[in-house]
Amino acid sequence: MALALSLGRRGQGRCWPNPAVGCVIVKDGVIVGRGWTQPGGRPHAEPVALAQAGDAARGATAYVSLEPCSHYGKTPPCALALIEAGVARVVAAIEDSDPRVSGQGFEMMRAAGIEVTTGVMAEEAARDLAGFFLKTEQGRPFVTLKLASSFDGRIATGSGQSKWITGPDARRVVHAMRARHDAVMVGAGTARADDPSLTVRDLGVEYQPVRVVVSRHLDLPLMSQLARTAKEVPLWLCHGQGADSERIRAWDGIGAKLLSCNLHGVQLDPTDILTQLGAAGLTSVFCEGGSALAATLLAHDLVDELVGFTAGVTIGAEGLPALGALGVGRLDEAPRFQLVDSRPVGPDILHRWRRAQ
Ligand code: AOF
Ligand code: ZN
Repeated sequence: MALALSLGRRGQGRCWPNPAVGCVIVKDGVIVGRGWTQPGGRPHAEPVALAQAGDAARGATAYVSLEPCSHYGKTPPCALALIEAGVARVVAAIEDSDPRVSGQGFEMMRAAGIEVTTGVMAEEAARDLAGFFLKTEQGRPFVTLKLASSFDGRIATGSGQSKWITGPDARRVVHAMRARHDAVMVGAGTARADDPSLTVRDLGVEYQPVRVVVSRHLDLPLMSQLARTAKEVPLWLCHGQGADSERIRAWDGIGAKLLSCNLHGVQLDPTDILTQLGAAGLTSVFCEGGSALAATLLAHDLVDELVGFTAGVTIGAEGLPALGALGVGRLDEAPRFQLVDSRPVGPDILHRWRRAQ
């Protein structure tokens, strides 16, 4: 199952709207097939592993990180494929939350005489597939908030200089993290200040996460890295209903996808933004700031994981704080997270925190 889980991770960031599932087929103690959900979400993991196993699948055990599907979608059910291949035993990590499946895959296989075990490494699977579960159960993707800051939590100097607070090793890790998410997201202020391309570079990956920019008024420069690359790498713009129609037309014309979102006070409603991203198929979003968007997401309890890169540099009160106002009065109102990992990355420290359940 540990191998099935790690194979499943290979699909992360590239098989949305489907979950990134892994499958291992074992016959007489030998691995005869390995598969994972393919780019775009199909084929699913099981038919890939079954094709590799061929006749050896008969009487074998299949380890799958998610309940095999039971519905006729764009492909026939994986539960049926396992039955037809003559698999004797299926070990699954966790039940599928998709209402078209949820338990029926197990039922189908049990009815056909397959021995089914579930709940093996369920916690790990729930973590790996958290975005897919959130999307099917709450309609929104998993949100990781990344901040790269000075020792004192500043993301730029008073004059706006931010390149570079953390070192090249941390930036490389950030690119690897972008690649494992379905989308990278920033606010308009960051897009204007940094002119980022938000792509994954220098890692040899041949696919790119969707780039999402949140801009109520769509006041983003058309002469920018984001605009220049809009034809090659998906660019989605979340704007307010009152955004200028000329701007909407201009961005549409260069290939951006436009999502019109509700307002919450003077800002775009972060719940509506995420609901729209979920409805469009995204299961995970890697938010890289800026301070306003990050604070809004936190204030609405929409951040599932914090990733911090902290550099050994101090900038002081003149610097730009990583987060805008959160409206925290008492400490027990402050969003709190649990530490899941901390380690040095080059001269910086990486720390990851999960939302307290
Ligand atoms: C599996 N193995 O590798 C994956 C599964 O749109 P479709 O027909 O491709 O079905 C998508 C659903 O299939 C998805 O919502 C989830 O329930 C399941 N994903 N199932 O047996 C896989 N990726
Ligand atoms: Zn399937």
